[in-house]
Amino acid sequence: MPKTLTHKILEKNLIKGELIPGKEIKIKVNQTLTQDSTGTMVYLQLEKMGIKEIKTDFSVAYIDHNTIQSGFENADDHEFIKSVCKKYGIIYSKPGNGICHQINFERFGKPGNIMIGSDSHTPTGGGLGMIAIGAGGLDVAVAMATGAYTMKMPKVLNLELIGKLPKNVTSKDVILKVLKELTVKGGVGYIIEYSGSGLESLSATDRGTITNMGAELGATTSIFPSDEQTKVFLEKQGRVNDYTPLSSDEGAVYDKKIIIDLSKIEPLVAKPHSPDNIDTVKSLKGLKVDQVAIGSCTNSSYTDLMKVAKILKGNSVHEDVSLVISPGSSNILKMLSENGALGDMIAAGARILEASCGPCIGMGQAPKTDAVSLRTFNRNFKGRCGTKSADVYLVSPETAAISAINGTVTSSLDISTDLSVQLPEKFDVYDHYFIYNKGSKLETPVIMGPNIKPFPESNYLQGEMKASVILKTGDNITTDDIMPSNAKLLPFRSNIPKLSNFAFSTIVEDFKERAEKNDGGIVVGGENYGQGSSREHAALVPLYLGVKAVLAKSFARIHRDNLINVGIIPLEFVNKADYKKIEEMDVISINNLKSDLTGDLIVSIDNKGLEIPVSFVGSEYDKEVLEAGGYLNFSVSNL
Ligand code: MIC
Ligand code: SF4
Repeated sequence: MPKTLTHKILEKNLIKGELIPGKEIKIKVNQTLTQDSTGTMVYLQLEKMGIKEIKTDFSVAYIDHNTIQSGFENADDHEFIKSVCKKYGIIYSKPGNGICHQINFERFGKPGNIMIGSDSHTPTGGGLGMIAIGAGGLDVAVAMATGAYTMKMPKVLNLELIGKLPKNVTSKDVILKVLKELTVKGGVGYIIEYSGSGLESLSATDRGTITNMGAELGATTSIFPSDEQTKVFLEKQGRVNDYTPLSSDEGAVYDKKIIIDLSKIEPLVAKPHSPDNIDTVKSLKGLKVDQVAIGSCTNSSYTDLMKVAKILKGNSVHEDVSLVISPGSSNILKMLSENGALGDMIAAGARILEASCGPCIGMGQAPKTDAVSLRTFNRNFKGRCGTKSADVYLVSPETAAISAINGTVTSSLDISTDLSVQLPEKFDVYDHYFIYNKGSKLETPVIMGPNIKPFPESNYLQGEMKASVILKTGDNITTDDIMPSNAKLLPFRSNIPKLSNFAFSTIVEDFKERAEKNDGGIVVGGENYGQGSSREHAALVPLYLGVKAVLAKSFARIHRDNLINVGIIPLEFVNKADYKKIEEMDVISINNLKSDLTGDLIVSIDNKGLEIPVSFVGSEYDKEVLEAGGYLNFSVSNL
């Protein structure tokens, strides 16, 4: 029977289970990726497992998020990660080397490999034909310790691209178009497999932009075939030996199919405050712009930045605009500095930042009050940029650069400069930002600064639960709402007690107080609860504050896993209309939790004398995890 590319790769790496949608599968993991803002938790958890060596082909720890060192905390976290890397033979990528997903693409991405990463944009690697999945930190620690990852087999959605993009329309516009069609929850439960004649004209890094923002669709991951474009990229990176041609079989059957004609796409923008709030760039023509930020794991490749340099060359950034550019990797920055492109950017008045996530995660460059900020990034949730009153619009680098010159939103179609970019014969590959630790050195001391606090102990599954609803939220609540991140809060990623003061602060000021007064409690959510990042802090902080369960209309995949991993029970309304029956401060009880968890569960709303059916969004395996008191306890006893 003809197979999809997804099935081929998973089948080859299947350790346990069957590739039937919804069934639990255990797969071999070739590589893992961590970054510093999730990495401290990953390595604290790995330490607790007491392993002797990692079981992946190799694992890499990147330092790219917490790069502003306004106190000792971030530098201490980096030192901690560095010491653990030495202890277990993990490759360490120093700050300044660039963004994890961009570097992984350049240096380690390998067609057919399976990678698990503690960052939701890990699927960027799918642009090179690998299955690259974002997961919570603990899942990544377990993947390192065991060389395996357990998940529910997703369905496979085929996105067939036909035609060719019009001039100056970009791969960013393609993924914004997909977001318009599918919305931020349209990819939940799917792996998205791209195919079609339209692929020929999309370079490897164009594809990386598309797979990167598959995270915004809620998809498990996205994947392109490995073909001539993949080969060209790997060859130029000096890694042609990593190339294998890979594609689905002719006639492979998918669970769902969508066809998009590239020739019909025009420049698009995601308006505040959601990546699926899509409109045409021309509809915003003339809107005054205060800040333009170019970079992030979505749009910071060599080609993207060369195009930006071409647009800026000989021009001047508008007097009312602050233009910031953060290159994706040190290699790219070095090449731009050598070929004159960096000079063109600087001469135009751009502010050049270190190769890192930077403004994308609010690590500096928060815009002014009420600003309009045009960004080439992937998320525009309210407040994520560091300024609650700012409006962030997501666009392509081309639209961003021309708008920076004009001072108003301007379509990339209005650019007259020739934007064709010749890739260099060979990318400049050098290793001085890497520490290639080889093999375990278990005697290495692990260095823990004073800000690094132990993580909270997970809950054990109880027979019954009685708790108050301390918060009721709407749909599409993000992990940036549950546990906001910015330059002020990121230094406390290894200090859960401190972070707990800011839980849900984009929604209510007093979540911590509510939790303390009510001995924890229950959170009620709408659709797609916990979308966005992979940060397990959005589960660890509620755990620390005593939250016992989250009852929602539906969950985002990684957050659901993170809740189970820490021992918080994710429950779904059987009848979504029942969401309306619950209000804040209702008292809820559930009996027979232990016996009925994977069967029928009834929630009583005690103060209203009502009963509603709910279901546990997990498997028998997840139930075992909850009974063991969370995934760390479970994995330690199953190592
Ligand atoms: C993000 O883009 O939201 C982050 C910051 O990269 C997160 C990880 C984190 O919160 O540390 C992600 O995407 O998983
Ligand atoms: Fe970094 Fe932004 Fe990418 Fe997250 S989305 S990894 S913060 S560049």
